[in-house]
Amino acid sequence: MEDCVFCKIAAGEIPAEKVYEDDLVCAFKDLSPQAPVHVLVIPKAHYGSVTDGVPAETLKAMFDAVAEVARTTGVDATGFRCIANTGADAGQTVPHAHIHVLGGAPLGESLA
Ligand code: DGP
Repeated sequence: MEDCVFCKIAAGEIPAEKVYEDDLVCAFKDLSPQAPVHVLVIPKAHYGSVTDGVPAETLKAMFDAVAEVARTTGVDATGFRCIANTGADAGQTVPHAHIHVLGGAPLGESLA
């Protein structure tokens, strides 16, 4: 989608520190990390949020990527949080489906 920052990251048109990529999804470090590990997992195709008709195969690929990111960053050993802000009241600022993966320290009640 034109003018979508996450579509541009997925396409390699703007830089991001990618930590995982396959045919359906990619994962990259958040620009404003809220924890020592803060990675965003996105579908390469554009959907406005995780509830905006993302196909089951892509949702599975997103959660498989979450597990892979947790493993490669080491937070699978200590615990981590997944957050999918959806809509205005949740504070979603980028209207492209994404899952935050946060960990690397006790998170308390922070909601990235
Ligand atoms: P949310 O509030 O759930 O929509 O979070 C969007 C996140 O995206 C926010 O934590 C900051 C991050 N973000 C926004 N623009 C960029 C960007 O250009 N690059 C990267 N790496 N992260 C971005």
